[in-house]
Parts: sequence; structure tokens; C-alpha cells
Amino acid sequence: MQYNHSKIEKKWQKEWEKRKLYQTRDKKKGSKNFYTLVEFPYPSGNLHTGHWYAFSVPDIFVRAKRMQGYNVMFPIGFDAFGLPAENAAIKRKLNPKKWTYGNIDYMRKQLKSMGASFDWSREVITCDPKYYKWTQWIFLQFFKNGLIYQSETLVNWCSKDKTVLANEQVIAGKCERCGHEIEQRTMKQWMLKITDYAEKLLNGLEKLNWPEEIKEAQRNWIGRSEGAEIEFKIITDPTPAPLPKGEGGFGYQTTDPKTWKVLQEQVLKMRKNLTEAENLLWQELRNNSINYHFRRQHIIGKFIVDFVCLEKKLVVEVDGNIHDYQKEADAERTTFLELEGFTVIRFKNEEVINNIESVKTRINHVLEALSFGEGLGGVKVFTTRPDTLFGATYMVLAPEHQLLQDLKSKIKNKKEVEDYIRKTKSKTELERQRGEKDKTGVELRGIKAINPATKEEIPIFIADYVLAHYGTGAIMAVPAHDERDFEFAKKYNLSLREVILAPRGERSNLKRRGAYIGDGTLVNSGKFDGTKSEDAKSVITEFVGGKITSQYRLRDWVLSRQRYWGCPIPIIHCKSCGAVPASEKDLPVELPDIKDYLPTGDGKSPLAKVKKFVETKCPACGVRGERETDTMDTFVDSSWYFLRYCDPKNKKKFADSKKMKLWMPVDRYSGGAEHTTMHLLYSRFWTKAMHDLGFVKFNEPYKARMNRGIILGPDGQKMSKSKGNVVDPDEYVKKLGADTVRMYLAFIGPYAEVGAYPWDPRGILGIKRFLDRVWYFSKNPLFSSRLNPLGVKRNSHLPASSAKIDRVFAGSDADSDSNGFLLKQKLERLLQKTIKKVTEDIDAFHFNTAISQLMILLNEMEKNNVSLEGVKIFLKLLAPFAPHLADELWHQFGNSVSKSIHQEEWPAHDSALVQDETFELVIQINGKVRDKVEAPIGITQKEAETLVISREKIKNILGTNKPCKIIFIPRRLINIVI
Ligand code: ANZ
Ligand code: ZN
Repeated sequence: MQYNHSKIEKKWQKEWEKRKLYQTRDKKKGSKNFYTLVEFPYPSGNLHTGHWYAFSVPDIFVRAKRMQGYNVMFPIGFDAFGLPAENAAIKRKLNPKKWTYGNIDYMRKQLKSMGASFDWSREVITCDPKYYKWTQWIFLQFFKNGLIYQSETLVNWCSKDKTVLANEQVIAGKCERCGHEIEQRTMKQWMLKITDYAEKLLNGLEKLNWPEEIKEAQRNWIGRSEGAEIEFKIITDPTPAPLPKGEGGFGYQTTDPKTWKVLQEQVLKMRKNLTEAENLLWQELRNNSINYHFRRQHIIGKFIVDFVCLEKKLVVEVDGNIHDYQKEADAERTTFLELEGFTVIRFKNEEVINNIESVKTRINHVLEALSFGEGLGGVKVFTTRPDTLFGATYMVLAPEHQLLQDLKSKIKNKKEVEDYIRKTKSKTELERQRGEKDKTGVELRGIKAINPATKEEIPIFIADYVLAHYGTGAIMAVPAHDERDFEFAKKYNLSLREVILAPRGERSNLKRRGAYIGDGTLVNSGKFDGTKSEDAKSVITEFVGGKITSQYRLRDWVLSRQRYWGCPIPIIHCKSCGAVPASEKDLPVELPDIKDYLPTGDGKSPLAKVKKFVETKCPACGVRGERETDTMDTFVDSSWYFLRYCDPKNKKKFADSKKMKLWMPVDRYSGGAEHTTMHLLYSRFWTKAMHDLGFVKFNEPYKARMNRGIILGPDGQKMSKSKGNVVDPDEYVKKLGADTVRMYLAFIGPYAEVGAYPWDPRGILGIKRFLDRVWYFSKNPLFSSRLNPLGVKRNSHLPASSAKIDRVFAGSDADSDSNGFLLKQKLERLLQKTIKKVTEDIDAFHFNTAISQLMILLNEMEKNNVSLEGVKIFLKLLAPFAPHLADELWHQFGNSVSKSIHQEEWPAHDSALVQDETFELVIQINGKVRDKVEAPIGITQKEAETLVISREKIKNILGTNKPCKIIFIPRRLINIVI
């Protein structure tokens, strides 16, 4: 038998609306306020299964809470600004405003068909000027307090949607909205300083009653890293660039072989003819009293020099015998040598002969000077592993690092560097972060860094695996202990130095296994050898004068969008005053109705084309100004909507503080997992910022949050029109009823866990059958006669504790014997357990197991006689799940029409009756434990005796002995005395 769901559902929806059943007053005598929030929908057009899942299932919780005596606010509204609505409108060549409001009207009707108990009197629509006036007002408070600023930044640009996107809106390098490839552009944008709140957002999580995985996702997104900032000195590269090799391996390239031959002959002659001074100096130079290798009479280009240290490019000349050919070539030679980067020093013959020591000292000084580059300041790196500092064998800068601009003139391979920087620009930060195996980079020729621990000169690279906006945009690379650095070093053949020794047992060959990233004991680290890596972090940081700091992955929130359909940014640009806030009395700055709302693609909002909007007066100086034409990201609108629900009609304030005090923070917030690091983080930030400015008294918006899963198509795939697996809820509502659809969705899987559940067409029929059975069970005439409470016999012989049981379950034919009593008791316990389980499960959003329990109860009730009282309790438990059917049946039992079942009191369970139904009965004979048996808690002495005596073991012990006394202690033991 099936019930007429269409008739019943329409009837009750009308009735509830007429009686304003779900309008919530701010206070209700004797009731505690309870704020249940669901994420408000985008007015995308048509309610789909996801909407039903999002709204009708939490309604179960809301209805139960109300019956439990809470004054529950369950508001709804529309997140009406933004790209999805605008794109849909453009696709259909419709005006976004018309399209949005049309959808809202349609969706409102559909939402009502769910039978959800929303308080429509509190509806909030974010594109309504009455709402966005306050979005703008809050924007201005943030702006005036330095929390909103404008800056040139590298942004994610979607060339299809023609707008910028926040990092959170870029999924794997693609636009979250349209799937188009994202590019990086530098643009002037409005930014929110969410990074100022990184620490507070992190710490605030500790106290929240949120599932650990949501908190963990936010923690990861904020991404705090403990580490150190260490400065590396930068110098010009002291290693001279080598010259091309000359013929025969000596000297440097000469012009032609003929000249070479001539020069060679001269060299030999000169070597035989050294002056006294030359001879003396040569003895010293080759005597190892100088640490570098010198050659004498060496050919460089087409010149011969007296002495040269090729390694440091130092030429030493002694006056010697001045030959004519030398004199002639002298000027030319000096120019040539200096151009090639040689340093030339000259000594007179007498100097060498009279004071060889001072000549030596001078040469040593010059060599030393040549070994150190010119100081060029320092660069700070951020590292989480300062303990590995001795293993830093090179340094890497982000290609955008400021140092490259500052040291342009010192960099020798400018072109190569610039090419690389250009290539980097085409990659998104996310692509760079993900870091493919093949790392690329370019060494900066002409400069070096000094490792502050080892004092070694190390090469500097730019590479896109280092991000400009994280840490300091520069790293010390430790290839032996960092995987990315290892890959890079392997590719560019850079040296590795192991400085952390893994614990015994974990050691293996570096080349084979790659970097060892774990902790261990320091080696190759000077006086720190033997220190544990954890302890070495602070001491090494201190040793090199660094400082312990933390870094956050979180970036500031880019809030401007170059699109029409958003809340206008209430700023006026003035040539003399800069960016000036619109005066508060001029709020809202209304979004004009325009015809040409297509995005322009040149980085400007279509509003820029609207003269009437743009041209205005500067509120500060009264002279001509121009309005900002970017609009706000939709996430701004949704960052405070839950406050407006507390006081949706207020014209003087975004919400009255007294009213907010009655409702905020939200007691339970249900939404989609996709908002964990966007909306949930943004609105927490927004609340904290408003709190610090004194606008609200709480610093967290939501006490408890639950993320739901998603409903898949019957084929287990994501529902999509192209796959043809979209389930239309309206169709099912028509065929099976809203109660069935709601209850099926609640049954499909655990709601408070993020899962994906395929829509099962047979599964939903199962729910329909269950509801039909409820209907039949209540209509069955046989059942009706039994329902007459007067017809129920009282069982006078039952113990007093059973009186309540008797009230609920009418006696059956068997009720005069103990078996009948046990059966009844079983049913009563089941009912009490069901009350308890359904209550607790609803509270934990475990709707599926609550429904299973109701099914178990119905099964048992169908088999037994049940009093009216029992059925009423069942209906009350069912009411949140199938609100229409429950109300209909409720009134069929003669309840007054003016009081809905949803206004009834939720049943309370009898805690004595929900305890375990059985206990372990200890069997003693003459006080000695002989056996144990599982027995029902309500077992009487007589029943216990029968049970015990029938046991083999006891029979054997007793033999033919007759018990002389039996002692029975309920719920504990039975002692037979023989
Ligand atoms: C040296 C080192 C040695 C590092 C070692 C790690 C292991 P998290 O944990 O994500 O904060 N790093 C620092 N700034 C970077 C940037 N702008 N772009 C890319 N990488 C950057 O990572 C911190 C570590 O990532 C830092 O510690 C640094 O490498 C690198 F055995 O410094 B480490
Ligand atoms: Zn001005």
C-alpha cells in the first residue's frame, strides 16, 4: 500500500508556512538559542542533488533540536554575486542581475518543496544593495585600519574568465571555475592582509570543536615552518675567467703560429739572460715562499711578461734590461692585460736586490686581495635545517629576487639570466612548487656567496624551484640532505657534503639513495661534530649570527576582480589625495545597471567603460576623482553573511551587537569540504579582524563545523550532463515524495564524513517501502483496534518496575506467562534504546545509523502489539526525517491540528532500561562458584532457577541432591545450598 505523498506534502508545507512555524524569534522563554548554519547556495538556476544533500539532511538535525526545546535559527539566503552567475548569464546572453533574481525566485520555490524548516524571514541576498552597503562599510573599516591595501603583485590570471583568481581558486594550475590554464601577470590589485593573522588563525584552531582533518587542512594551508634566517655574504667572483689555451699548451692564445714562433725564440733568449734582480725574484717565487704557482717569461697574447701567476691572473714585472721591442709594446701590452683581467705590479731592480722581503710581502698581499671578491652585501636565506649549514655547497635565489636587479652590473651572463627569468614568468607558483623532477636553473657568473660557517666561496644560482614569495626568496642548498637540492646538484654537477649522519642501521650510500633528509648526528661540521641535529639548529644559528623565526605559506588574499557582477569597491582615486574611501553617507556605492557587461580582457572591469559611474568627486578635496572599477571577490560577500542573519533588516548597522550576542558564534555549521581552506579560512580571518577592530565580541565564527561528502551518479561517477548520469531530484520528489528523497540522502552514508556516495535507484525505493510500511502500520485496522489504550489489560502480577513497560507495550496473548513478559520487556528496551540512539546519532550527524535503528524498531513493532504511546514515540523520532508523513499520521491519531508534531517534545529515554539487556549470572553451589551464564537483566528468581537447574554442569554436580535453600541476588548471582 502506498500513501499519497504529493497531497500530504503540499498540504503540510502550506500549513507550516501559514502558521509561520519556523520563524525564529531572537529569544524564546525557557529555550536556549541554537544557531544552525548551512552554506548558502549560489543562485545557479536549478536545485540539484547536491543542494538537497546540503540542505535537507541538516534539516533533520534542526527539527530534532527544536523538539528538544532549543530555539533554533536555521536561516537561508543566496550567495548571489560572482563569476558562476555571471558566466551563466553571459552564456545565455542575459543580464546577470535579471538572471540571478530569476533563479532566486525559482530556487526559493524548490527549496520550499524539500520541507526544510528554514526561517525565510531572515533571507539574505548578497547582491542586494541593502546587504552590500555593509560589505562596503566593513571594507572601508578594514581599509582605514591598514588591513586592505593596493599593490602590484604577481597574480593568477584566467584569460578565459578574464579576471584574477586567488591562489586557492587555482587547482593544479587551472582555473577552478572554467578549467582554463592560468598564467602569471603582474597587476595592481586590492589585497587583504590575511597574513597578519596567520598566527592567530593557527592558534584559534586549538579551541575549536571541529573534526581534526578540517583543522589539519587549515594548518597545512597556513603552513607554519619553524626555522632560521641566516645571512650569506655576497662577493664578486674572485676566480678569474680562464683565457683560451695557446699553442703547445703554453701561454695564451696568440694571433698566429708565426708570431708564436718568434716569441718562443725571444723567451728562450730572455731566460738565459736574466738580470740579477730577475734571478733573485725567480728564486723566491719558485722557492715556495709564495703559495701560488708562477711562471717566468711567459707568452700572453702576443706579449711576453716577466712573471705570472695564471691562477690569480697576477703579472709581476721587474725593470730588468729594458729592450727596445719591450718599450714599444709596453703601452699596448698593459691595455691588453688589463682588458683580459690581469693585475700588473712592477718592481725596480734596486727594490728587489735591496729589499726582497718587502717585495715578497707586497706580492703576497696582492695575491690575498685577489683571492677575495669585493663585498656586495648579504642575502638572507630561510631554512628549516640550520643544522645542515656546513653542507650548504651552493645558494639559490628565486628568479624574481631583488639581488638580481641590484647586482645587474656584476653579473657576467646577463643574457642567459634574463632569458631564464622570462621563462619562469610563464609558470604558476603551483607548478613551480610541485617541482617536476627536471629542475632547471642558471648560475650567476661574476658573483659568489660565502658560506658563513665554512667561509667557503660557493656558487649562486637562480632556479624556479625557489619561490619569490616564500621565506626570503633565497635558499642555502644542501644537496646531501634535501631532495630538491640533490636533484639539482646532480644535474649541474655540484659538490655534495654530508653533514648529518643517519642513526646506525639507516645509513646507506648517498649516491644510491639520494639525500638523507632525516635527523642524525653532525659530521664535517667543525666544532659541532657529534651534536644531535635537533640540538644543532639553535647553536649553529647563533654561531653565524642568524635568528630563529617562523614562516607561513599563507599569502595575502587578492580580493579584486575585473568583472561586473560583484560588490563595487568603495574607493575613489584622486590625483592629489590618492585612494580615498567613499564617504559612509554615500554607501552603498551602487552597481550601475549597464548593457555592456562583458569582461574587457585588458585587465579592467567593464565598469571602467561606464563614464557615469567612473566620474565623481574626490570626497577629500572635492576635485575630480575616479571611482575604482574593480569589484570584490565573492568570498568577501560570504565572509560575514552569518552575522547579517542575526539582524537581516537593520538599516543602521551591519547587525546589532545585542542580537549577535544572542546567536553568535554559530553552534553548528555544515558545508562542503571544498571550502575548508577558502571560505572557512577567510571568514575566520574576517571575524578576527572585526573582533580586533571592536565590531564583534567573539573571535571565532563557528563553534562546530562538519564537512559533508558528495553524491555521485548511479554509475559512481561525478554527476555531469555530459556523462548523462545526472539525477534530477524534482523527478524523484514527484514520483516518491520529498520525505523519501530526504531520508534516502540521510541514509546513503555517514554525513559528517567526507565521502562520495553513488545514488542507488534501488536504495531509494527501499526508503520508500519503509515509509509505506510506516503508513500501513498506522492505518492497519487491526492495529487501530489494538491502539485503543483502554483495551489494554494491566498485568497485575508483574513487578512494580515493569509498570512503565506495561504502559508502552500492550499485553499480548502470552503476557500472562514469563516468556510473554520477556518479549514485552525486549520491545520496551528496544524502544528506549532507539530513543537514545536516534537522539545521539542525530546530534553527531550520523543520520544513516539513526535510520537503521528506526527500521529495526519498525520491524519489531510490526510483529507485536504496541500501544498508542509506543507508536507516538516512534512517530516523533521519525518526524525530523519524514516531516510531512509524520505530521499527517500525528493528526490521524486525533491530535489537534493546531499543534504540529514538530512542536511536540522530543521523547526522553529511560536510562535504566537502555543498559545492557543481559548480565553474567554467577552460579554458586554452597557458596562456591561453579558456573556462569548470560541472563536477561530483568530475570526473576524463578526464571533464574529454571535456567540454572537445566544446565548440564549444574545437573551433574547436584546429582540427586535437593536444594534446601536458594539465594538470588538480582543482576549478580544465584547460590544453591544443598
Ligand atoms: C636548507 C635545507 C637543508 C632545507 C635541508 C631543507 C632540508 P618548508 O618546510 O616548506 O617551510 N625553502 C626556503 N625558502 C624557499 C623558497 N622560497 N622556495 C623554495 N624552497 C624554499 O620548507 C623550508 C625549506 O624549503 C627550507 O629549508 C629551504 O630548504 C626551502 F636538509 O634550507 B631548507
Ligand atoms: Zn582628492
